[in-house]
Amino acid sequence: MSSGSWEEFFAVHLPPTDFEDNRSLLKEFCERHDKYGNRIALVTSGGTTVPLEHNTVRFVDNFSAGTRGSASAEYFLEHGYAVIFMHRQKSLEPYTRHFSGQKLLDMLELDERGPNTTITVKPDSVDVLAPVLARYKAAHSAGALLHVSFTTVSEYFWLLRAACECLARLGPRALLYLAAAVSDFYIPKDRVPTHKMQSASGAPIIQLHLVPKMLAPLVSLWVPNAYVVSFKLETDENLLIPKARAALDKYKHKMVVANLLQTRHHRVILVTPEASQEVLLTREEVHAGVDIEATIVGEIVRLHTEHLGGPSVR
Ligand code: PAZ
Repeated sequence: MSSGSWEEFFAVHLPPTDFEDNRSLLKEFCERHDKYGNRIALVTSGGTTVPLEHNTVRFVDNFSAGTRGSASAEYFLEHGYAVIFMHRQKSLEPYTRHFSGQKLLDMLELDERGPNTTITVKPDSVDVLAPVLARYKAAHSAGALLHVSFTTVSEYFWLLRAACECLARLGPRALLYLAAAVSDFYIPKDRVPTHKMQSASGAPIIQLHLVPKMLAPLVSLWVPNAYVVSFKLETDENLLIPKARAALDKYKHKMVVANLLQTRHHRVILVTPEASQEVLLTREEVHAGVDIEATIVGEIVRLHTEHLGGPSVR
């Protein structure tokens, strides 16, 4: 079944309830950084859901935890970019990603003395916590990091378009790093039941429709001068580079970061119209906790700088 147009998608799906608040935040952030001639990276991160009911009990989801996006946001900040971190609610976020689960609580010492109770960081955890905390504080005190979140695929597209509308004013200083795992399929609004599906009605037959390819209007209309990097995830190595190249040919953007589900955290291929460059972590680097995103972002910043024809921001 062919997808409808992107215009139709926006006409049928209403904006999320917090949309105007987010739009104001995006507008203020972009205007402020544009005034200082800063670069802004929009980093999308995490997966989108496809609700099966309007009062959503069940939904179609995907694997993405936001590892790539949250790590990359930190590296863009280190390179002096302001960052819009557009992420799936409750997925990993920059800085706090280092202490997910019980890690943070395990670093703390509790001394219970009634009203004089104190909580301190264990001496051997200070070295781990302090540098992350320092970078977190620096990003926030500089007003360099804006978080906006989505859950469903339609919320994602509304936010993405709003972010682009605000970023357009930066021209080529805007960089889009589209690492979110966005559903290719959805159920049109008028086919979604209002209430929880009942098993008494029998097993439901659910017809998914194709989501329109938003990269097309994004590159050609919404941010025609921005530096756009998209991501391509496959599970079959044979499809990876051909599909990345096909995307570049079709949408005419700057780069596709190609990765396989099974190896995505230690191997990616940076595909540009001119070349392909493999980024591979060694076994030792993986064990030492090296982030592959440091190299991915470093290389993208280098190319973006070259594209702008000027020196690096940092
Ligand atoms: O969130 P994560 O680190 O587990 O995964 C990252 C990723 C595989 C979602 C990302 O690198 C990516 O390829 N995103 C685009 C997926 C796609 O729509 O093809």
